[in-house]
Amino acid sequence: MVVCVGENINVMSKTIGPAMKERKAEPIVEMAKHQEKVGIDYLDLNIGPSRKAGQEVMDWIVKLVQGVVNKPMSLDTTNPEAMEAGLKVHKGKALINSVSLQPERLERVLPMAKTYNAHVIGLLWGKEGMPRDANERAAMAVDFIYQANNLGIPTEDIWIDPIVSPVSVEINQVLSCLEFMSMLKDIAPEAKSIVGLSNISNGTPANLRPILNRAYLVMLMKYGLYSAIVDAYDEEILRICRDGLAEIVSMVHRMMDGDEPDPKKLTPKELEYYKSTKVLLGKTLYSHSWLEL
Ligand code: THG
Repeated sequence: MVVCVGENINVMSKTIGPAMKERKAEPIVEMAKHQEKVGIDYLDLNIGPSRKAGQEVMDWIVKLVQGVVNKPMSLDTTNPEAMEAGLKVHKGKALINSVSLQPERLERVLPMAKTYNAHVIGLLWGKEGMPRDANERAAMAVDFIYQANNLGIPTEDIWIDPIVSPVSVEINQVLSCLEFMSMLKDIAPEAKSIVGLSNISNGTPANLRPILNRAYLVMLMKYGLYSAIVDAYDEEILRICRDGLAEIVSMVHRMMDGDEPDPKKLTPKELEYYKSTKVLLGKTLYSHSWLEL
């Protein structure tokens, strides 16, 4: 089982972005109701940096969404005032998305997890930006958990996000993210984990993105991924999160252990996962036509 955070209420979306700006409820309400209907566990409310009206937008959208669905929210903003405005009106236990290891974020936003009794995503992004490999991620995770514990935040409330980067950009980061996930259970068995899954397919043709997203999800699940931020309109992703597609999952996991299935014996769907897994393991070079090879 993977806890699902719905990514769809975000400022980058063509329908949601303008609705947030104009405080138009309807498209947001509709999307929120859909997410509850399909069984999403947390609704991500991504208002972006929202420098000017951040507090007002967050206050408005949290009240709006919790008026129509009975699910907790993931408050997704880099604006500390907006984060606090959302936490103030959120009923139940919210998820703070996110706190990086930049000193001003640790200082300003991390204490809110204690004050408002919220879960908090520890985003592994430091002073010098993105961690370079799995070991740097591990060091940053330990540091984050230490600092949070010192503020009285229990490790169970910490969701570590190793930061997924696009396969079309950097295969080494795709691999070290997986490697880090395999280490996290030993580093901090009580900590939770989360990834922004759709990042993996950024820059990939839109119709093919879900295929990469699903395959990478299955791969991360081998190491006990706790939660993922996903497209709530991708039914297959939701099925995988609920432990469906067992045979495909087992094929992908066997491939990760070095097994080589015979492509001639695979169904078309199995082939999609087979080819995508090869790309995501760095065995085939990524190109926009990876499925045709
Ligand atoms: N970690 C954490 N939070 C995150 C991310 C992460 N929040 C933002 C992002 N990454 C996860 N959310 C999204 C939301 C949308 C998309 C990708 C990731 C996306 N949307 C399509 C697009 O832009 O082409 C469709 C937009 C639309 O709806 O019109 O790709 O890594 N902690």
